[in-house]
Amino acid sequence: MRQTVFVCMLSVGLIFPNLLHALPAPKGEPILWVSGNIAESNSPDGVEFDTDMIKQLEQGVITTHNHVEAKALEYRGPKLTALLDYVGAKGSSLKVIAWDDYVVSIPISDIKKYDVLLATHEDGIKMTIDGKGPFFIVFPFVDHPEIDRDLYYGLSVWQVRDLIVE
Ligand SMILES: Nc1nc2c(c(=O)[nH]1)N[C@H]1C(S)=C(S)[C@@H](COP(=O)(O)O)O[C@H]1N2
Ligand SMILES: [Mo]
Repeated sequence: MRQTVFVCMLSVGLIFPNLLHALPAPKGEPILWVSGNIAESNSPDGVEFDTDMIKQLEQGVITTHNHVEAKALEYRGPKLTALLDYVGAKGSSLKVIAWDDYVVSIPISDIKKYDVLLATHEDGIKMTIDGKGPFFIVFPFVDHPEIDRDLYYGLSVWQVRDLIVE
């Protein structure tokens, strides 16, 4: 009997590998797609997030100017490290793809060192796709003048759509 149950579970796993993954599927409209070298999934391609799932991740705040805004503004949203933990990321770099198809890779060591945000709000206002939303990669330029330069401006992607762990 026990053996039959085991063989059944094994074949379910082979035919429907995603049934064995623990993360819940989004209840609302997906707004962020995470794939690549990750241990978790809730869809055939990886982990899809809706607004509620994004809100449940540990949130952070960074008050900084950037290449777009000369004045320091308060950015809030999930910490990228919390998101990477949630999906079970195993790689060393994070490829970020925006809705305008801009693509760039951020070293995960930089994400940890600078506690980078996947910001959803700027000065308390939710960013939208016609601005820098729904997600804007935010580095703490004010606290770390050494990254206040073009290389990191180029990593400050707005209108983020996909994250691929590599
Ligand atoms: N979605 C998206 N984010 C982006 C870019 C882009 O083209 N699309 N360009 C990047 C680069 S290369 C730089 S230097 C800065 C440019 O910002 P600026 O044009 O406001 O100076 O944004 C970065 N973020
Ligand atoms: Mo750039």
